[in-house]
Amino acid sequence: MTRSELFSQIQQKSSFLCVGLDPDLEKIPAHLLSEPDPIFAFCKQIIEETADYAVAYKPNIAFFEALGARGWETLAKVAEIIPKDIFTIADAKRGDIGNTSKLYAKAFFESMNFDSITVAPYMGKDSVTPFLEFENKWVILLALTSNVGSLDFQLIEDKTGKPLYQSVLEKSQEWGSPENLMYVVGATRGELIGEVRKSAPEHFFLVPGVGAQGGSLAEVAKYGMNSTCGLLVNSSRGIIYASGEKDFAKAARKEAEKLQVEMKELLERYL
Ligand code: NUP
Repeated sequence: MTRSELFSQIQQKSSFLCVGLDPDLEKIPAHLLSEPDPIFAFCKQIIEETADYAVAYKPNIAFFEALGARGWETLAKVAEIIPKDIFTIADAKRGDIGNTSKLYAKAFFESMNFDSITVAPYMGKDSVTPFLEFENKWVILLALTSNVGSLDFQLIEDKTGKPLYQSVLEKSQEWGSPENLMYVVGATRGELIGEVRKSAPEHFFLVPGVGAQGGSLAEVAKYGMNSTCGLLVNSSRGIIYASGEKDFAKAARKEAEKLQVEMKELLERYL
């Protein structure tokens, strides 16, 4: 999917919501456990009920990998039922020597046809560029993550006072463009999102951390929105586990709708 296709979807739906698919057998409603593939049944109903409000879906690969070979089959089935006009993100946080990254890229872009994959920048240029060689596919590079541990490395300053995440932003813009490179910026980072925006004015940001991790959607929009929105805001647990009962998909729909209504107002305010 191209950047302009993504932006037109955002405008059409008045939404920049990414629904995170983090399905856990211990958390999904008990009645689904008798299904032949409980995780697929869960994701299918979540997708059906939230598709009106979502411009992206982000399966987190760990939740599928944890189930072994069967989990990979489920992931492939889930990727196939996501409506074709909706952006898909494989949250896999890959990155290795070039030779290996190329195969990670094939796995997610060719075998499973995801639009994008999250990639860790730690191994540098040759670990990231193999993912950028696929037409209309995207790298979403970890820049400033939402977790507490982001303090350990990402905010360390060099001799000139520049934090490491800023070096990641600057360097990686030599490898990709706003047409094939996005950044992960955590919603829990408040006004620092504004600092990231200054260094990457055109790029889309994938912003996890609203909902269960407590980040504020209003702050994300205030500091992060650009003239083509530039934001995909993810919520996983806040949507998919809104109810643990038979009404879970309807409850997820309601949560997604709530976020979309707020996003519509924010788009009207800032765009
Ligand atoms: O910085 C990041 N923070 C984060 O939570 C980068 C991520 N990819 N994530 C992922 O987003 C996390 O692994 C999970 O899949 C999702 C957030 O889930 P939730 O807190 O909305 O339930």
